[in-house]
Amino acid sequence: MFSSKDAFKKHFLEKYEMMFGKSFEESTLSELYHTLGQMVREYVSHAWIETNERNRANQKKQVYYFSIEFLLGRLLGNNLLNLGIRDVVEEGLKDLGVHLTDVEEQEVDAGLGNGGLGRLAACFLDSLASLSLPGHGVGIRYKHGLFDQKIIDGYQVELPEQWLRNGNVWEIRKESQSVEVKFGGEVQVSYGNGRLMFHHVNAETVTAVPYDMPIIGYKNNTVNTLRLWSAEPTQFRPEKGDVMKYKRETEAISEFLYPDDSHIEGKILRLKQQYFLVSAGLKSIVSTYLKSNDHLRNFHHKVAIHVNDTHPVLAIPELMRILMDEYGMGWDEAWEITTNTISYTNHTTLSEALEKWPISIFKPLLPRIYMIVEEINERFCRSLWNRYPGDWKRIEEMAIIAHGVIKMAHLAIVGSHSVNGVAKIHTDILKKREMKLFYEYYPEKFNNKTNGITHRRWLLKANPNLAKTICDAIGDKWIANPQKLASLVPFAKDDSFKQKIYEVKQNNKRALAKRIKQMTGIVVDEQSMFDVQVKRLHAYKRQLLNILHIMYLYNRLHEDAKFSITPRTFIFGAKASPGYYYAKKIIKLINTLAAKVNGDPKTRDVLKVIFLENYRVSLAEEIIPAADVSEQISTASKEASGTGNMKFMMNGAITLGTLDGANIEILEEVGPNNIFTFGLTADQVLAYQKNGGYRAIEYYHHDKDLNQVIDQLINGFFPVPTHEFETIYDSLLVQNDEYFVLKDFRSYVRAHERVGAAYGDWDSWMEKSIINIAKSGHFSSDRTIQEYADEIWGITRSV
Ligand code: 26V
Repeated sequence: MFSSKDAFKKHFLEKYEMMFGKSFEESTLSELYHTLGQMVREYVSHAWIETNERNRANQKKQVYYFSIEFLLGRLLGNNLLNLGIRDVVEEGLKDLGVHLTDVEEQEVDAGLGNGGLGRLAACFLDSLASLSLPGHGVGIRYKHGLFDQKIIDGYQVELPEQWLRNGNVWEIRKESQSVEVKFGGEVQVSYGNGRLMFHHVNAETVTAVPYDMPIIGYKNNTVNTLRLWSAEPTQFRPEKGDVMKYKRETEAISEFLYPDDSHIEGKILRLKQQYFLVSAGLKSIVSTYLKSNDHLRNFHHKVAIHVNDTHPVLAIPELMRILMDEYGMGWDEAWEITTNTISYTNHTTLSEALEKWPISIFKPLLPRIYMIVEEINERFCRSLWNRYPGDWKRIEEMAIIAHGVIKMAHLAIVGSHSVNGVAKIHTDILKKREMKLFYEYYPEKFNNKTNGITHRRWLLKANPNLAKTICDAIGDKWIANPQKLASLVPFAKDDSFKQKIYEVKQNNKRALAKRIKQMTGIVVDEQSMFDVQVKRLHAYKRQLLNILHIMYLYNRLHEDAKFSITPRTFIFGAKASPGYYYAKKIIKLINTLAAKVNGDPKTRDVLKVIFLENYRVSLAEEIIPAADVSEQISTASKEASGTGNMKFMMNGAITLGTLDGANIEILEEVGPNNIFTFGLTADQVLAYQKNGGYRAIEYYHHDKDLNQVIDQLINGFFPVPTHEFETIYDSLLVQNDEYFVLKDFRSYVRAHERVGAAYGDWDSWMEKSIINIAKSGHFSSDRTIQEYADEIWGITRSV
């Protein structure tokens, strides 16, 4: 049906009529989206079945990537691209008077994630499939993804997200493969067959129904599976208790994605979600495995399970439970299999994000799992005692259960064979700080896997004109092998190539300017430098530093007639966790500043501030290709890796960043002439944290410009009540500026001066931009996934 333009048109019109019972002339864009989506879904089913059969037949090891989040974004455009049928469809629709991009825009993002961690999982799925690796995702089918953000009077307002409102053409409900998950109840112990047996009784049962989504590899006939589980009431539940309450509580499990990132709320529902995911996921993997194997003794030779952060770490005790209680295995053998099956990635060192569950919540909800965790803890503490006799302090610090809580990261390290960080500096910090004692005990488990992004979505699809310009210069080998983008290096000095790259960027900026006009009513200067900070709102990411600098520019423009700047458009996009008061105030501050700056006749020609609401994957795809400058300004040591930084680089933006996360590796790739760095190093930050000695107030007193902008937060400079931004003011001066905003301010101002000057030198700016694109191949998630496959999972290509 996609073999030629005419074949496509014929099928498309037929399909439309079949689905909607009316003629094409009466169609709406949304109906056209559903028609095309349905066709594509049917078209892939053959390759999907074949991939599954191949995996069954060749009996190769497979990996299952367990994640509480998969931030997929829109799927139609990406699927068309990976299937290699985008051009046919685009041409065919054009004949029918329809723009493919208009159809694509009908799709609601699958927003089942908060930010970096969830988007990484989505990039990994794309790379697994595109490398023909047997690897699948396991997650939760939330009825509501991350909230929709509206800005009202400058404040963030959250609305429930509704991605399933018009159905989801990409999923297939597999009711026959449902499994049961048990909560609560008690454990009865009996003796039989020469061993203790554990029976989980009086539990509440929930049915987990899988929905499968195809994950389509790039032009390689591989279609892997993302299996998302939905919680439903059990049909044959014995009549007892309040049925309505049971239904409500059951459905609540997969109703909402938790909107916090990096801040733990110890809510029982979240623990339920976590156990629901791992129990359903494991049961289905074990039952698939047993269709082609008689026993589970070699499970770890055929199955790898990866836990994305600690959220799915209950996979460890749950696999132990299945092996022992359901299949009669002894502890030692079950432990050998479990630890060899499981691997774990840590995504943050922020202490407020390290999961700890109070026993008082955990034990009643998961009584048998708790017993197993206790046993794991006891055995682990005993082995510590053998190695470090008498060292109570160390054992107390390393224990999995201590002081009434279960430390999920400790369980993850003890129960897995591999622990990795997501950028070199992050892994180093884990080894020398957060997980120091564990690194001493298990040095062989620790390794680094620097994050990556899929160049298919973030370059080929998001920036097709750039992709074409690259192909015209160096051919298309880089698409299969992104490291080959390095062949662009010599073109960094080629005037005609620079001109082409420039035109691509200008076109993207024009398109973004149009979107900005449409969303905000504000007209921005397409010739100005687009300086972008888009990411979740968090104190450590320091959107505040960016704002204070803009206020500084505004002041200088007003007060110094000789002061001039490269015209700049500052673009922000960020969602704040609904309960994160400070982050929400920063959003209000950005919007208040935007109103002031954009309305000021004296500055508005050279300075614009734009806040784009509801930042999400599809909006990122429009913003990133249009950026000149990529703001990556977290307090050094705090951003584990960052992945936005890589997307910007790949699209030719220059990084203005701290020496944090993967920025450091970007610097290593492009060299110091092609990135702007500033600020404290991670070692300096860690030293301040350890030894003290930082006094924010001194910077406030000694730097006139800084003094002025901080005072302006509370002195009536903004047309809001003077207490509006008091919390922000206090965070800097009363609470001694935990994230070193004041300390880094001057260095940031100077870095901006260098950026502005460099932007003024067209030739060298274009050279920098091209070098960034050329060196971005290293940050393709294909590289990352190949490292995971080789060094952690031990899986190889299925064809
Ligand atoms: C934590 C929590 C805490 C409980 C509530 C819900 C929730 C949801 C997500 C998280 C994880 C936060 C960690 C995270 O997203 N880390 C980011 O991971 C990216 C991919 O590795 C990395 O690039 C970012 O630097 C890192 O902040």
